[in-house]
Amino acid sequence: MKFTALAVGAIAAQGVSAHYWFDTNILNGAAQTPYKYVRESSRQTKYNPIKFSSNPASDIRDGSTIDGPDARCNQGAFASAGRTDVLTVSAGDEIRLRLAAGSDFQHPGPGLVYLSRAPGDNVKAYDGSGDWFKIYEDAVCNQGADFTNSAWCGYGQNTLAAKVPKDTPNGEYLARFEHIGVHRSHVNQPEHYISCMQIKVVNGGSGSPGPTVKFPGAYKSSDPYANFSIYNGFKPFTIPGPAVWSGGGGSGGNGGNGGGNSGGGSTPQPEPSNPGTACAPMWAQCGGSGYSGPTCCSAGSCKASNQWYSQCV
Ligand SMILES: [Cu+2]
Repeated sequence: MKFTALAVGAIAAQGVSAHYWFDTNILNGAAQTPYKYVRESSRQTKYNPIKFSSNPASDIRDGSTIDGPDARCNQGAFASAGRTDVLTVSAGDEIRLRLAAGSDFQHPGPGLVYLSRAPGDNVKAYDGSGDWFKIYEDAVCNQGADFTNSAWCGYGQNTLAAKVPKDTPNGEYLARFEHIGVHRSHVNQPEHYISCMQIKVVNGGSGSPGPTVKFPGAYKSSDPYANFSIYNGFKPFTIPGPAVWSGGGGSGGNGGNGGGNSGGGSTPQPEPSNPGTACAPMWAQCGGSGYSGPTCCSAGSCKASNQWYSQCV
């Protein structure tokens, strides 16, 4: 039995490469010390995504769920708030986070940035339980490209950025950066990668940011994005969460490609979980105990993440 446990651990480690997390902010093009302004999560596997509590228990890593409080800034991040610095940012300027460990976004899906003002303008004491408004979102930048990967604005990039809207009132805020992998949304398992940075907005305006949402609560497993298929070509994608606050004009983007437009607004049609090909497509399941679909890959090769789940990567 000892050998079995070791083998499973070694195989699970191979699953790391496709996953990612934010740790560094970029300021005027220069990378700052990791976790200087970014709250560090306490998770054993920081690279793993956060999923819905309704997903298989084996896919819920470290107990974090997107319909629980870890949806705000990731598990244990509030405990690191006191040792995390607060970055002063002028309204209208960019905030940008980079992924840790040389990773890039190796999953198709949207990028999103939200702000939430800290009560008493003391962000180090703020748990993120208040109101959030969205300042940036992207999804599909190139409809003609491969819809399972490079069609998505963030795919292959290693940063996500947003401009703090000019009308944002002065004060201290949490800035929540999120990338969502939707390659398994067709089986209702979107993957959320989340980190927060602490900022102080100066030279701001007198806007009333909104619409607002709370985390948890903003996302539901019945949302279109959580039941979307990237397979069989382009289709309009509905980015989850509220509309982006106009706030005097805000935009951002992924590393190297500037702004990027968002995907269409119409409701996509959920598709059956089997994309209908003889072999499983990229990012689909191709093995694991209890699995009965195709075990070959039409793109990539089948790699085991654990005893229950193998994926075409
Ligand atoms: Cu993944």
